[in-house]
Amino acid sequence: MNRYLDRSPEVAAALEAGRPVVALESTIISHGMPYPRNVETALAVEAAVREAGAVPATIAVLGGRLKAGLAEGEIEALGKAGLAVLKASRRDLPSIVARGLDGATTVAATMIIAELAGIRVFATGGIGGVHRGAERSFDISADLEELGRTSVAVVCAGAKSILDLPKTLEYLETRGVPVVGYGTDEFPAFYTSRSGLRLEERSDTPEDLAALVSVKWSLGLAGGVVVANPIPASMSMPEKLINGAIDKALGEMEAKGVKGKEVTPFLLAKVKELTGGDSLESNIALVLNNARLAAKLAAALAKLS
Ligand code: PSU
Ligand code: MN
Repeated sequence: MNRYLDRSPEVAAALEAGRPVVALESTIISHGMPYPRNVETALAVEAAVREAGAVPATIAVLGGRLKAGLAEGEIEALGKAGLAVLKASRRDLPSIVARGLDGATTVAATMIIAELAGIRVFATGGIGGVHRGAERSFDISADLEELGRTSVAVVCAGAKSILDLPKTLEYLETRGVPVVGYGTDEFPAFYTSRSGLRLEERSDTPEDLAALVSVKWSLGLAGGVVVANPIPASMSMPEKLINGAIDKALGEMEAKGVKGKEVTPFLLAKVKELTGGDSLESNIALVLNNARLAAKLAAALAKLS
């Protein structure tokens, strides 16, 4: 094991016995949702993973230690601290560890720590991507680079249209990352199941997904797989409403000159504010839905090996 990594006893025991484990990120807790719903959601997601027969491993950096598997009190503390916790992506890990600080891990950093811990499946809400206007700002999430190099399957509800979704898919293709629609031929747009963007790959069962993921790695093709799991129809948002809120949020971002790692948290909070909290309910529902699918995928992968 890496000298900076701690696996919780439960996570370590499951991995050693070859039982299914699902990694969960922590930026979604501190920067993605308001307190106390963030903590409630994080705990409900862990419960959903357990109900579906896998062990949850929420990932963060605490006191400079890379943690795979958090205690309830640690999740509560991250949620309460909110934006005061450092947002930790690949670039930020060295300084946070060297200085013994706390960090909430993005998709990229969670993938890194999951791989170090021996966890192959990860559930989240949405991945970062190529931002709108990236041809001017060069703002491309480190999540996409990570998917190109770190071997973890990421179950998400696609990506939010705060991003440029066609460019995000192009970037993933360039980096050799399969994007598999789960029960769909279309890339889901997080709050809605449709984006109008067709995918090359589709899978309808956890076993079929597991086969693709396992063959990728057996071929020696390092890197992630995006499992794009559409939001359940009953929880999806009216397209006009959500797109209106996103456009407004982007306008405010531009006006305020928000840049760098603040961009994504700013947009997430604005969209939530503009939709009066409805988007938060959709967000919670889709994360739970992804957690259940990730648990099934982890179980199917465990059976294969
Ligand atoms: N998109 C969401 N919810 C989130 C995030 C993105 O819908 O919580 C978070 C994730 O942790 C993701 C990160 O990895 O934002 C991406 O940040 P950036 O764009 O700065 O790479
Ligand atoms: Mn960025």
